[in-house]
Amino acid sequence: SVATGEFSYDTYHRYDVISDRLAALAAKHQTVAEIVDLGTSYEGRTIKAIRMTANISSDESDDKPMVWLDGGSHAREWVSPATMMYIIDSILGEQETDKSDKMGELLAKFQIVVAPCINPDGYEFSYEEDRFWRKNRQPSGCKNNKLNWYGGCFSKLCYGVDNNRNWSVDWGRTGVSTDPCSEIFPGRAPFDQPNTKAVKDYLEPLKDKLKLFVTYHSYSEYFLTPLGYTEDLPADHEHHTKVGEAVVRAIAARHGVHYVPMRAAEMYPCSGDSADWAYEGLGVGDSYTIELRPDWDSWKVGFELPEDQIRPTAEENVDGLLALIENIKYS
Ligand code: ING
Ligand code: ZN
Repeated sequence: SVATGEFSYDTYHRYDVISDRLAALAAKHQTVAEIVDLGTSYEGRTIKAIRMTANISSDESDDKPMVWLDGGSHAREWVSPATMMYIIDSILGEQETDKSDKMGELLAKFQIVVAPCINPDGYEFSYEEDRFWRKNRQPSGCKNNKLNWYGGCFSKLCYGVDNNRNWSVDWGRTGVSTDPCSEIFPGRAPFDQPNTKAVKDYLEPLKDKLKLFVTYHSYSEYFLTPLGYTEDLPADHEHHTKVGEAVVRAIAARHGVHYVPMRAAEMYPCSGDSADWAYEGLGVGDSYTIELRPDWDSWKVGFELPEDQIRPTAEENVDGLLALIENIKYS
């Protein structure tokens, strides 16, 4: 296992290292942190989160308003799990000593649950086999769904479901493909994948406490507000616009990088994404997707964000998160 001192933000880390680091942090900060096992991936990896709140073993800590953050839904978006780990560090006071008062306040008021890498099989596959893999690694079916006479695949068996098309709101309608080989194959039914089901099973019973849901992707430097599946404006659109402005201002104040706020469907409409599920399925008014660095024009860099940009990306998103939490509507 990795001692807490050994983890760094000038390199990307394998899933085991991330997992060990989480466990080490929870052990070191026992009064405010605990590991949550959300479920098991297709290849048998434990999908973990860390739950952080003041006085974690007290009953009242369970009743506090909840913030959920997740990363690594898509395998190749390596800066997302890295940013999640840095945010966890910051909340626990391992980084950002200048913000320790704020973090103390945060832990007193909220329970914050962070799942840094909800697609561990895909993440590892993007190290071992294909740097640009997006989906998970569960066998998904035959290419174009074509079977031969013997019930096998006519051409080839494909792998992976897009974890961000597998949620239940407007599942399977737009921005998806029925071909199991496609990058945007949504599965055969909502939540038929261990990754999405693990998160759903954890959050559904807690939905009345859940006040903020954020899923971190890369890339393009966008702050995406609901909805993703339709151009129709949600009831909270004005609020989302206000939140978006505050968040991108806070992000830009750190390193001068201007994320662009917009509704998810303005980028490209798609059904079955997780932020729409939290917003409409669970009724969480504040539900967002953040697209981390680099910007859209840096498509040559794209998912391969240089390691020296991990830290600045993570730093500006600590500030973005603080602005988010200050601006959410909760009661
Ligand atoms: N982006 C998201 C995707 O799943 C998204 C963007 C989020 C679209 C929410 C619609 C709704 O395609 C990445 N980088 O995966
Ligand atoms: Zn993504």
